[in-house]
Amino acid sequence: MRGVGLMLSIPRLEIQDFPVAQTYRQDVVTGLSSIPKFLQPKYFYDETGSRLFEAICELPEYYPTRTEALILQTAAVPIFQTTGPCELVELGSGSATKTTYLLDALVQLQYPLVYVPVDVSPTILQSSAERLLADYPQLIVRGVVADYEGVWARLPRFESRRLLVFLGSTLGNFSQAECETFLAKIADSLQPQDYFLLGVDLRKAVPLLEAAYNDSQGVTAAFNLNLLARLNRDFDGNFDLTQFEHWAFYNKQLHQIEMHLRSLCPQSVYLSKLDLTVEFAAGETIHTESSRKFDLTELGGLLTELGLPTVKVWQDPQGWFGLLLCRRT
Ligand code: SAH
Ligand code: AVI
Repeated sequence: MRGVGLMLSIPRLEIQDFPVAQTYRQDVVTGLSSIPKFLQPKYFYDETGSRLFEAICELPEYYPTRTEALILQTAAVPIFQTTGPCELVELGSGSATKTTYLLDALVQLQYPLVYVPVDVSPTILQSSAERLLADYPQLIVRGVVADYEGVWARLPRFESRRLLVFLGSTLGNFSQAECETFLAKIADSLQPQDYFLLGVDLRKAVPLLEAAYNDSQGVTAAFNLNLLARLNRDFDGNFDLTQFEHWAFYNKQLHQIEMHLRSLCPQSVYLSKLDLTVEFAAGETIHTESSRKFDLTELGGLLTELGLPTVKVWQDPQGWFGLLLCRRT
């Protein structure tokens, strides 16, 4: 007798949502009440901020995205020839445009396609997942909307081996100390024989770095100022965006681009839903982002100390950007 075929259909897309709203209120109060004032860069990425970041990636001055894409084109197949079949977990996945080089390699090698994007922005996660599902018929997406700093225990595992991916030099948004803590958490979250793929922007001539964050079309300025528009909307605030300017420069001591919003005059801002008044002196700034630039030898040493020794490193011909494949020991 012939068996009756049983077709089990599993949904190709699932998105788990771990809202970050609780900390958002407290983070804004803390940051705007501190001296000097600061806001965390994860708050850039509302719907408009995510769209503006995509526009930044297309700018002639913003070399990191296209340089990393160029490296990934060459590196993707060798990466999976090294790791073998594995699930792909990506932190701060954004539009996942560069991830397609990795997915293409999985298709070419006829490996399973399981993708777990993790991003704080629900809109970019949903739209990128839908686009990828349309382009890769065999793909399964298990997305997680969350702050990647606290997500470790909640990350589902589907394959015995994992490749954890952190691209775009987003690691550079952490200070040196935060970076060490974060990489230690990554090492802790991985099992022996898992892999970690890290894309980092490297130290280079200051004019190239400063141009990348001061583009001639003003898109980076709009991205930075959008943070104030977001606070106005979310907390019923009265920031006057014409009374602040974008300021970005390279801090040579700390090897980092710093982005600030600078008050053009003495002013007082009120955020009604926080019942918070914020006073600004003329020229006073809110530090909104640091983008650290790395030295491959230093970073490789740190990764080895943390139990993530580098298996292979790729760079573009100009040595502007580095891609490191590390193996959890
Ligand atoms: N990886 C992509 C996007 C980089 S932009 C690339 O290389 O082009 C940074 C991304 O990380 C954004 O999509 C943003 O929403 C997300 N992000 C920033 N801070 C985050 C955090 N703390 N937790 C989760 N996602 C975060
Ligand atoms: C996402 N992150 C690594 C970008 C960077 O270069 O620090 C964000 C960015 N900020 C201004 N331009 C791009």
